[in-house]
Amino acid sequence: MPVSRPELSDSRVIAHVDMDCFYVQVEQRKQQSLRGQPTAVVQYNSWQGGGLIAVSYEARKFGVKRSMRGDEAKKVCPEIHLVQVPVARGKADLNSYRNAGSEVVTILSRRGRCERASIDEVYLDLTIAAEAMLVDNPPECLETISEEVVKSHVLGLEEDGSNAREKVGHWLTRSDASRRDKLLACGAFIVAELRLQVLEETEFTCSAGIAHNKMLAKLASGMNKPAQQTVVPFSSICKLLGMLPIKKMKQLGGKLGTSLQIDLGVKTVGDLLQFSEEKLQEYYGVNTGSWLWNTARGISGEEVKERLLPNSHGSGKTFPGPRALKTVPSVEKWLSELCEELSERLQFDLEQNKRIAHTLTLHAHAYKSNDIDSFKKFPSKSCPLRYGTSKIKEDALILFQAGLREYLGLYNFKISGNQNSGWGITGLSVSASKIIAIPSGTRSIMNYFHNQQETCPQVKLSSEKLIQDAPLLSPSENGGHMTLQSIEPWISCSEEDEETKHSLPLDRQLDKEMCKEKLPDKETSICSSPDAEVYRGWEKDQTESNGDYLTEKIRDSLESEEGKRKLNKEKGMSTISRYFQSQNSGDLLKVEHASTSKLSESPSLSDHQSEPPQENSPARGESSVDARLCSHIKLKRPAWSYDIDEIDQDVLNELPKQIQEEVQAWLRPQKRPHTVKRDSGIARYFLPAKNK
Ligand code: TTP
Repeated sequence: MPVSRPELSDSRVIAHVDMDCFYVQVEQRKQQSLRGQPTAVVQYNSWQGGGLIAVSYEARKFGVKRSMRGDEAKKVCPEIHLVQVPVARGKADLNSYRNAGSEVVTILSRRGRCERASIDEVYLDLTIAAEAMLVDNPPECLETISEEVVKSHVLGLEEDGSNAREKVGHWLTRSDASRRDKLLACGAFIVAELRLQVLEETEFTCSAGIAHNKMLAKLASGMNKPAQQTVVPFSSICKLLGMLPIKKMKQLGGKLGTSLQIDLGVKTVGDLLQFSEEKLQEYYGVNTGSWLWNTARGISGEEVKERLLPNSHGSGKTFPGPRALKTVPSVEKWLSELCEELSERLQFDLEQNKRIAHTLTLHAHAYKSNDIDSFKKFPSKSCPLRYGTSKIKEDALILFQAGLREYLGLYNFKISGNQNSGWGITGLSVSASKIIAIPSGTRSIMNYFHNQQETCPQVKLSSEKLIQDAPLLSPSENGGHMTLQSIEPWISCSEEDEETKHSLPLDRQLDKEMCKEKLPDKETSICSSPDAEVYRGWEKDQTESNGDYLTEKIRDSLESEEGKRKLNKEKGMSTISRYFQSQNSGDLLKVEHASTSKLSESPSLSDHQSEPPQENSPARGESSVDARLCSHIKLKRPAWSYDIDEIDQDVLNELPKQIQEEVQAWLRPQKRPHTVKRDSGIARYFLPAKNK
């Protein structure tokens, strides 16, 4: 749901920086012979030459497009070099791209507040730097202007003809310009300088948009690519939006955009100007209505958030066609790979950035071949995240089973057991979100946890409760938000039933015997979490366990203070300089069976809500138990709302395509129930506008 925010100030200077054909550039830096050559990066799956995910600008000239497969690209451009994405654990390994993105972010963050928006996109708030430049070193007083700055495009300026650069140079250095335009001109100087630094230090080119807000800066960054920048003066906004097709505007690519086209006959964003704010609110609700009204005028108060690190981590893989996973053990095998990668990244984030993720989410894409209900989507499920590879694997499997159970319906799930009953998984991913930095004043995590000990009562639950209480999330109908019935902190197996315990592999038995940890279930930061006792158990486990938990090394690093963090920062910088100088499935099945039976005894709340038991259905009795359990849970525990928007675009890009689409669908604004319907009276009322 778009949120309407009034413009904070009309003289902010915001830049959106977008890397050019990013994965290709990363591969070209690894393999210098590819520079200037038509090149594309292809997916791990090599069918028909692999799907293209990034295409160099040299290849684009031949008509090569991202939608093509390698074989097709070879036909239109026989000289093209196809580079496969690096592979690890049988899937694409995006670490080199992620790290390259971090190098760029480090440079771009030098001049102002920096928000990493995706693997290759950054927003910068350069207001303070631009104001300072205007005072200390105004463009009108400069004797020379760098080539990179005069190469800028200024919207609204007639740039055709031989004297385009002259015109741009004049615009940038006008002494009679408004303060707003002067600040934008300063922004153009700063961004050009930053882009040059990025090129010198990383060998990557990027493009940028410079405007008074994020929305306009983002629109502009893609207008002139590669390696160029575009400025959006206030006076050009009306014309820009007047020509912008409605679907091209962020948040309007989905249902809301379609409704505007069909119901209001709107073709461009500027067409919205004909509607009053009240009218738009009447049709789309107060918030969305105001947002639309502001958007038509290029108004957006969205702030650049200080964020250099991703909001979430994810690992996913697709299994197209005959490769679909058709048994629980095969899903478990792949989940294991994905969870290992996720866990590695979480450990790295913890060690490097002292950040802890709180929510584990499983997404899957599935089909049912023998069911009229085959359009039904596999529900995404989430639960509090427990650190340690084996715990993440264990929890991901439970989430998968809960999702499968909901997807198949309790009855089919029970009869299918581990046998395939016509279902297949074509995409699978796990992600970790709600990542919170450990407060900077905290001397160490351990210290921090100790400080919290006295305030929090310890909660112990049986393993039965673990399964019952595993708070399963599914996307709600409401605007892409997921609602979590947050239960007690999630505790593992201190009172494990013997059968389950002994069916575990030895390492898991040890692990389970040692662990008594739980993680907080509150949305609050660790700092104020009343569940800090949670960490006491957790800390204890780290000491006792020698397996999956934080290693001694990580613990040592966590003991470090602010100075050490600074050192890390410097280390990161010197890395860049250096670069340039050198130019068991049987046992598992039993566990799964045990978990499955418990899960089926205690469906999630969403199960209960979405699947009322059928008359004479074998699930009927159980569901009434569920109903009691659910109402008990509802009464006793606060709801934990989980905002899907917090999943990074970065992470979304890494997820299998179908899952991306599904998640994007939640992110897309939902039309209000009272929205105008096609052919409704109101729609007809607006038809004349369409016919103009
Ligand atoms: P984009 O910024 O969308 O594209 P790009 O950087 O390749 O090209 P452009 O110059 O037009 O911006 O995506 C950034 C990287 O993300 C891209 O290099 C590869 C990856 N990616 C995927 O893996 N799958 C996708 O579907 C898309 C869109 C991008």
